[in-house]
Parts: sequence; C-alpha cells; structure tokens
Amino acid sequence: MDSTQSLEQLESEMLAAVAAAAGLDSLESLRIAALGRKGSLTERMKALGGLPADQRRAAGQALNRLKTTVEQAIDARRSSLAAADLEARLVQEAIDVTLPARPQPAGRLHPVSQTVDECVAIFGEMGFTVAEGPDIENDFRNFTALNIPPEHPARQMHDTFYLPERDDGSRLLLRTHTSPVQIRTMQSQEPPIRVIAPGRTYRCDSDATHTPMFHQVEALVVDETTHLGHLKGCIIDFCRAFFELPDLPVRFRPSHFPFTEPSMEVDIGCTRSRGELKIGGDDWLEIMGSGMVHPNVLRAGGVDPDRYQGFAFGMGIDRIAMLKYGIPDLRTFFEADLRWLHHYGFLPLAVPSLVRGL
Ligand code: 2NL
Repeated sequence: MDSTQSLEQLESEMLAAVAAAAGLDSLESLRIAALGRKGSLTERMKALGGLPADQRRAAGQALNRLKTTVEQAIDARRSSLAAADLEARLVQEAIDVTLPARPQPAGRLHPVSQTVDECVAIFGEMGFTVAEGPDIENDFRNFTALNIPPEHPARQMHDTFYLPERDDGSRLLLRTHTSPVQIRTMQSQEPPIRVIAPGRTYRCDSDATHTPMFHQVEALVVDETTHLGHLKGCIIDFCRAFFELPDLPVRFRPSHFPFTEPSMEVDIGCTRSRGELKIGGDDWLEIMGSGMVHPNVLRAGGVDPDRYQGFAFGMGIDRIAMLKYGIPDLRTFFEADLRWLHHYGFLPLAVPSLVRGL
C-alpha cells in the first residue's frame, strides 16, 4: 500500500482483507501489517507530524476513525473465526455418550458357573442362602456325621482321595460331596435352616462319564414341621424352573442313602430317540437323590431330632448343565479349550434371574 492512497481506498482494501482472512493466524498477520509498530496505519500516524498544522487535526481524526473501524472489523472477524473453530472442534471431537463404554468382553462364563448361578437364582427366590466350605475336609464331617458307617465302600481308598496321614494317625480328605458344608451349617446356626451348597467335589473315578473333580449342589432345609410335601414341592418347582418347562413331569422313586430316611431318587420326563436325549416327554431320566434328613445326621449337626426335622437333596451340576445345554462330552468341561468355551460359554454380564428369565 503506498502512502498516497486515499483513506477511503485504504479502508475498503483493509476491510476486504479482514473479511477474507481464512484463519486466526492470517488475521493476526493482517493486524500486524496495519496496526503493528511498522504497520501501514501506524506509519501514517507517524507521518502526521510532517503535515502543515492546519491539516494535521482533520487528518489525525480521519486516521483515528479508520484505525477504530479496522480494529473493530478485526475483533469481529476474530470472534466469528473463533466461533467457527470451536464449532469445527465440537463436531470433530464429538463423543456419542450412548455408545457402549467398553467393547464386548471377550471372556465367557463356563457352563458350570452359569448353571451354579441359575441354581442360586432359583433357590434364592425360594428363600435359600448359599453356604460354602473347604474342599479339604475331615472324616467326621464327610462320612461319620452323615451316618456313613466305617466299613462303607465310599470310604475306601479307591473312591476317596485321602491326604497323607497326620501325627495323630488321622487323614484329611477331598470332600466326596458338599454335605460337610451342611453339617457345618447345622453346627454353626440354629434352625430354621435353608441353604444350598454348590461346589467342587472329588472322587477317585475317571471314565467317559466321570471326572475325578466334579460339581454338586446340595440343599438342606431344617425346621420344626418340615415334611416330605415340602421336599416334593421344592424339587418339582426347581426342576421346572431350571429346565424352563412348566409342565415337566417329575417322579419320586424309593431309594436308599445312609443320610436320609426315607430316601428317594428323582426322575424327570425325557424323550430318547435315535441316540438323542431331550428333556420333557414320557420316558424317565434320573437327576438327583433326596430324602428326609436321618435323625443321626441332625444329631451329629447339633440339631435335636425330637424337635426338628428336615429334608435334603443333591445333584451333579456338570450333569444337569450337559442336559440343559446339550453338551455331549463331560470331559470337554475341564479341557480349557477356548473355542469350546466360546461356543458353550455365557456372556458374563447376562446374569441369570427368574424375573428376566434364566
Ligand atoms: C445324590 C444323592 C443326596 C443328600 C444328598 C444330605 C445332606 C445332609 C443330610 C442329608 Cl447334611 N442329606 N444330602 C441327601 C440325599 C441325596 O444326594 O445322588 N447326589 C448326586
């Protein structure tokens, strides 16, 4: 811009340049070029001193007006560029807060864990709490307290995993059922008792349908008037809820266990065709053992059998998981094969509940 240019021309050029500035950086360059220490308007201000005194005042006022006009135009342009900048960043950096916080978890719940959770949901709704105990037990809680005589075959070395003999000659063992947990419960709390005991159990047995470690869930109810009708209602309701078949046939067959009297095995309706097994139908499949708690067992648990009676039952979790989820081979449960787990496993956030459906 030369110094002879008219102020009107200068103004329109400067305002046009300001309006055309594409970003905050180029606007700042424009500002320095016009209003900086060596800017064109600043230079004209400095030149005022060389004007004749009678022109100086009017020229100064005109220059000041122009300076104010340019400054205001720059400020206004800066605001609108900043607003556009902010708008662009808001679009660019937008976050959809309705998206899932984390990607789908890659892990799966093992069918045994899922089945335990389902049992806890069903029995929890009936008023049971969950009891737990150690895998390593003593002979008293695993056998004697359960009215299992010393010469009973289940105590033999080839059925039970015994730990090395201790100084006093006694041997601890890996529990062969979860019943010792219920013995502990009776010893530590007063009736009424309503507990389930899910957990690992161990037997010296290994073939296509038995693994040395397997899972059981047992239930124990003790109260003053608990009777066989309660046992039947509880088991029938459980079977129908677990297999999600409201009309599933359930029958009770006389049997024998040392820890219950009377004792019954429980069968559910099934269908067998072409080597395949389906739950529901008019054939029968055994799924658990049950009975009224033997008075000797109540006594061993510190419960007075003249005042209280109870019922108990137990079933294999691995087995009912195979039946419900159509898993053909028991041994695959314990192979830790990730592809198997991805196929038969459950999403960890899909927690079973009776209200939302198992
Ligand atoms: C079966 C048999 C059963 C029990 C387990 C039990 C526990 C206590 C007292 C009395 Cl503390 N009974 N448990 C009762 C009957 C049967 O299970 O075949 N399970 C797979």
